[in-house]
Amino acid sequence: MFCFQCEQTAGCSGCTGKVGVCGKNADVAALQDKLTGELIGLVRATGDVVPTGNVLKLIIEGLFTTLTNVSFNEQTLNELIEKVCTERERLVPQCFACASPCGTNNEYDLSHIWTDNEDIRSLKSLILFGIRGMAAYAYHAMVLGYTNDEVSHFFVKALFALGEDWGMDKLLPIVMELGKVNLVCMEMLDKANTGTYGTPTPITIDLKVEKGPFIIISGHDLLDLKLLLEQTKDKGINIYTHGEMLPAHGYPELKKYKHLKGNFGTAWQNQQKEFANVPAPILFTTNCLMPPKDGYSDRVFTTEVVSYPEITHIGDDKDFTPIIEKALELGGYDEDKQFTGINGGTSVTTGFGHGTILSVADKVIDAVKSGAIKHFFLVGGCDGARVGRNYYTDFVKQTPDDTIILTLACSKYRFNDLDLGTIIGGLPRIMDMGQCNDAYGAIKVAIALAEAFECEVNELPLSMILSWYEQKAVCILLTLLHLGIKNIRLGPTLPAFISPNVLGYLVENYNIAKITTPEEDLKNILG
Ligand code: SF4
Ligand code: SF3
Repeated sequence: MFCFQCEQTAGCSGCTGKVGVCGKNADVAALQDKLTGELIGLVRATGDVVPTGNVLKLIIEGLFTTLTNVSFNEQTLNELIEKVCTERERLVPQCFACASPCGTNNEYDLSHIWTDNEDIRSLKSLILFGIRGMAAYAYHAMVLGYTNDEVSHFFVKALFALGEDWGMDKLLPIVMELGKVNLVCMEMLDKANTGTYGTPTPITIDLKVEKGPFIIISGHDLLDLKLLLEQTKDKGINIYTHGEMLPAHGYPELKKYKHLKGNFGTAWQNQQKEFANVPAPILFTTNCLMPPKDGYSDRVFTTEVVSYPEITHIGDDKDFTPIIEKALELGGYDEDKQFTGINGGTSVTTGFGHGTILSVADKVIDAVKSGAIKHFFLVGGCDGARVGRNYYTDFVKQTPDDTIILTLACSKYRFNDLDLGTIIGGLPRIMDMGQCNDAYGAIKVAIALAEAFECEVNELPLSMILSWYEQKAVCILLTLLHLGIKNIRLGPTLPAFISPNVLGYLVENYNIAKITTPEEDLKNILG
């Protein structure tokens, strides 16, 4: 196998051999490549159109399925490949009946990309991993009834480009366009989420789990949470969020459910330890699923594109009965149990989306002008297991009292239980803007501040200290570059798929840099 799409890739260069660091085996990796190759064949068959209906669904689902920590299941991958193949056969029946096939609409062999010249491989990887990330966001919007022609069309354009023998001159503009289109995609998801569940408002969440039956729900899919809340109300079962589901507590239409009690555990990479003895079932709605250990695998459930062999999957009928029965059977804790975050804090906050922050924009602007706020740090992104990620905790701890830390995505668990005090009018210094897709909100805030100060975003007292792990981070990074944002600090390591020449381009044009030490980076930023 060969896979180097995520940050924990073996030796910082690529997972090869029988099993990747994430637990994905070589057969699954080969099927994910095959599925991607089939999708390239599919868009060759559709031609340059805006995909709709089943074709759009297959593209989005197929790309999302190959994201890190989503599917480990050969059977479901084979089923999806079959569906894509059937759709292609429907679109170009003459190709399937042809006695001397020309290959125009064939599936593409991804090994061409992995063995190509390193710069072409790098640019095609940015495109492929970027659209895998964007597909996750498009998927969440799609289940809420939202699609966008520009986003849908770009999937076709990008997949098609992957199968072509193009040079850097044609691929680089597509990489940069991906950043632009992903902004549209994140905006669509923001509309879908706030339109469906209301505008998030700040909330403090106790890290206590109350006695009695409960269910833990992980991942990014708010619709699954909503459906689970509906099916469990009045059943004496409490619901606790996990990982990227934490920001759900801020949405009015979700927090109105009294049995949505709190949050369990920390970031995804701690799940095998944190789920080991928990007397409750766990539902994974998206990444990041780790291979469930024997001690708790009978308590793990998946839904949507998440899949693992022999783990019960909740299908499209969304009948959560098996999870509800499991919760009642396990019964939860006998008495309330207080948990803590990784720094020992007993509560966390969330709900500081762009709606909340921009509602106090006047105060914030005055505070910047008066010097009460010296600097904003956006410290966010994906978490992961690699040693060195404590950089982010230490960085946040060392920020001066007259600075604000905006955060989002699962890396916040490194510091979201810290009490760093408040600033102007009682706002906490650490403000959780939401999931990774809520990077859109951070961008909105940055643009609004730049307008208020009549300057460029790069001239604001704002620094971005980002951590990456999976492919959604790739499309978000490209969006920030599309907006011309410079001086981003990225870590804990740089992507293996960025070739020296492509890195040179990013450094020269965007001054992107790898994190160093908190002391050094803070000195350079504030100095
Ligand atoms: Fe390795 Fe990451 Fe690919 Fe898994 S997703 S095989 S850890 S590079
Ligand atoms: Fe985390 Fe997996 Fe990326 Fe949505 S849950 S940010 S890593």
